[in-house]
Amino acid sequence: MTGGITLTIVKPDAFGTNKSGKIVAHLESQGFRVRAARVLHLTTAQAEEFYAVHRERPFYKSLVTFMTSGPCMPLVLEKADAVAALRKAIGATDPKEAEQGTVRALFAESKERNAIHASDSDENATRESRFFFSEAELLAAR
Ligand code: FUP
Repeated sequence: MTGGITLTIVKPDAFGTNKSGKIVAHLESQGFRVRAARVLHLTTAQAEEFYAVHRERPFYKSLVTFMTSGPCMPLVLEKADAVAALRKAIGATDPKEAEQGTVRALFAESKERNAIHASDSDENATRESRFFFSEAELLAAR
């Protein structure tokens, strides 16, 4: 894994509005390359583990319920300085505060139903990529 790789998840609200493909196309138009992708429906245990860092937060239970409410699509994306570039491209957590033209400004409904996740460090990009993809899939993505 290099600094050129990050992990994103297109969230269930985007599948509900039928915008998952539009979000991927938007990221591709900004120079992100899709290196691995899958669509799955998270179990409660998986969502709880993925968001374990937020376990004590008041929104944790609701976030887990939302993330298990429909399909989601994790993708490994490649671009120079991928983690920072993707954080910029998705915008602030709350779409009301997201910069114009960002994924969340364009596609998110609320702070919880906010269309997309993006890793916030190289270390988390590696950890989160391994959460969703096998070593063989990640090798193929390099
Ligand atoms: P982000 O890194 O922008 O996805 O935001 P955080 O890591 O702060 O939060 C992780 C997820 O928790 C967000 F995508 C949505 C959810 N969340 C809420 O539902 N309510 C909040 O007040 C904050 C975060």
